[in-house]
Amino acid sequence: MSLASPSKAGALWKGKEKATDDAYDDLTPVITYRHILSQSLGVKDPLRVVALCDSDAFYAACEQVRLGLDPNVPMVVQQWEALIAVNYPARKFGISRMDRVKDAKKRCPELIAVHVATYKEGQKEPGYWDDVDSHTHKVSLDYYRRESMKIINMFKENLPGGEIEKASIDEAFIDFTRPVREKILERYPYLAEVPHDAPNGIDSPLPPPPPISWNAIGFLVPVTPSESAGNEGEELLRGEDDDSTTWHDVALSIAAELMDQIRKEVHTKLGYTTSAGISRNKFLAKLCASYKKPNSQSILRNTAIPNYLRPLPFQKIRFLGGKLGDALAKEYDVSTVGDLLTISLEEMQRKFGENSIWVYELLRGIDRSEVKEKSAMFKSMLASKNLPKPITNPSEGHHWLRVLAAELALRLKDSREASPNLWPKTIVLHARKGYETARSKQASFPFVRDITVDVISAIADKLWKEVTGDAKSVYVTNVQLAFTNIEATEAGQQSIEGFFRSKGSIHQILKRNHEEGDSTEGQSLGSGSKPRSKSSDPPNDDSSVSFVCGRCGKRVVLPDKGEQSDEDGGAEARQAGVLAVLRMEHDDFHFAQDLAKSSGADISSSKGSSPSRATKRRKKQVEPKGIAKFFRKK
Ligand code: DCP
Ligand code: MG
Repeated sequence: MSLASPSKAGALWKGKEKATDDAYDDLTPVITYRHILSQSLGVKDPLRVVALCDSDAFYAACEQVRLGLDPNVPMVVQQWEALIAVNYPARKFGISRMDRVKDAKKRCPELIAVHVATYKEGQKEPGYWDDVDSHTHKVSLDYYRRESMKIINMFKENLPGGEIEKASIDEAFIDFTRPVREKILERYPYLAEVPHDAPNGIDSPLPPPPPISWNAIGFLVPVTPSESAGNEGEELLRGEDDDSTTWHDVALSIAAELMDQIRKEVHTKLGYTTSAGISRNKFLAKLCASYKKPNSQSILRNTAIPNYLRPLPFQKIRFLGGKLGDALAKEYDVSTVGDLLTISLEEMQRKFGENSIWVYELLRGIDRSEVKEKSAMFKSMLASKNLPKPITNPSEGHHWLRVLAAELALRLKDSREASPNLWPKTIVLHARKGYETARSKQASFPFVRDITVDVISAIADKLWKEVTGDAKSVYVTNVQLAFTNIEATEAGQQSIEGFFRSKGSIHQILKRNHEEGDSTEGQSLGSGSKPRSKSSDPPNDDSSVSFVCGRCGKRVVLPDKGEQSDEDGGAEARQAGVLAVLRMEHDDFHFAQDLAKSSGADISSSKGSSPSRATKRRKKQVEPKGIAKFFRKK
């Protein structure tokens, strides 16, 4: 029986009639030749198919691969005394992330516990040490990040033309719509031509779909869950003799075949098992990815959506887990998705604002968000350490800054393997006391090819001095070092570098910068990008060596030509390149200030922006309205 049939839907669905009919109308869209032949229907495509693929017990699997361990051996990854990943054999002993290592070993004496890699001072690379201690070491997830990238790259290699969006360290959304459409046309070539006798031409419905064998391509989420509860074999076969098969089901089944091949490839070549959910949109794909784990995939057909969603406790849904979920539960005294379906859109919008249409739709399995590959390039990189023993003497800062610098150096090195020209234009230091607003200082990062631990920590030390000032004692519980505005410099890179090389070593740059004054205004350390400040300086109107900022009105001028090295010729190109960098740098300074204002972070300028000023600024911010207030940062 199909819930998709409107007449039957009313009988099974206990929500208000209007909501039910409206909500599920599109589960059985009429698919026409126009749909199969169109290339760009986007999120409205009735043949849309999206998958979410999640690695099983990911960090544990990474360690198992690294150490060449038998995947059937119970194993966990620990961070200090806590568990951060538990493999499936260990889960059979009832071990979960909630356990401490000691208790887990009581449950399973043969358990292998691997400590996550850590950075330790003096080491350029993270490692697996015997003497790990949260007081001196910092956790490193770099190895997991790299393995994660290998998996994503394998997805990409195996799915040319499919859109892939990395969703977390071990999850990715894959939009199969385009490759699936190609496969449908390849397998059923008669769909490529609109028949002469088609009643509505290209808008005529497609002929009935072929039968589908769901066997061996995944678990089908059952249309009527109670009938097959506890019987997996039955679920596997369900749908085969279902007369409600649609062209969307054909699309799902082809996506499932492709997903299955990719997952097998990842397993054979990289050693990782994964689980996937396949459905009509991102929300549903994510929801059904954990339907059966590990090493399996689940398919949620349109016809199975209503009964799958209805009994779910809505607060378990990702976006409805927080304040908004609490407010909905309190307002209506209900707990399941089905309960909330009785709330009309008008009622919801009256109580939760216009934008709550998004919640209304989510409860009905509608999600219009696109699968979009995020820029491969990171705009920022942050290394952070919560200090179990707070820093009280400013001199203790150096140890942690070196540790954080080592992490940033390694992450940048990794990223430069894919994009060799990456350059972090700004470096920011945040030091925090408890939950108070962080004290922050930033500086432009010098253009040097070898961004080593020494280079980074020398600048970080300088920022630390600016943050701590003359204080004899401090109280810092969290320290963070970040590269922001990371960009790939392309034009004129060689010449720009030649220019900076002529300015001397990082220590000379720092020293000179120190002599020149403050480094927190987004000026390049030693780049000479300092806006002219002395009114006695003659204005330089030559646009080949200066520009006027449209925002602050300052003229930013290249340093004297005499200072530039002309050893390799091409002075003009070099000059244009350097000016372009200065312009970007200056724009970024304004951008960072805007960001600081909007996020409430205290990124100070040299003119001094005390925490109290920052607080005042935040107080002036307008209170969010409607649904936004449920998503406010704490
Ligand atoms: N992770 C973590 N702390 C958490 C949740 C996750 O450190 N509270 C890390 C360890 C996990 C990885 O992120 O291995 C991926 O998270 P998942 O939620 O996908 O968990 P697993 O991959 O470990 O298990 P599953 O098989 O359930 O996906
Ligand atoms: Mg996982």
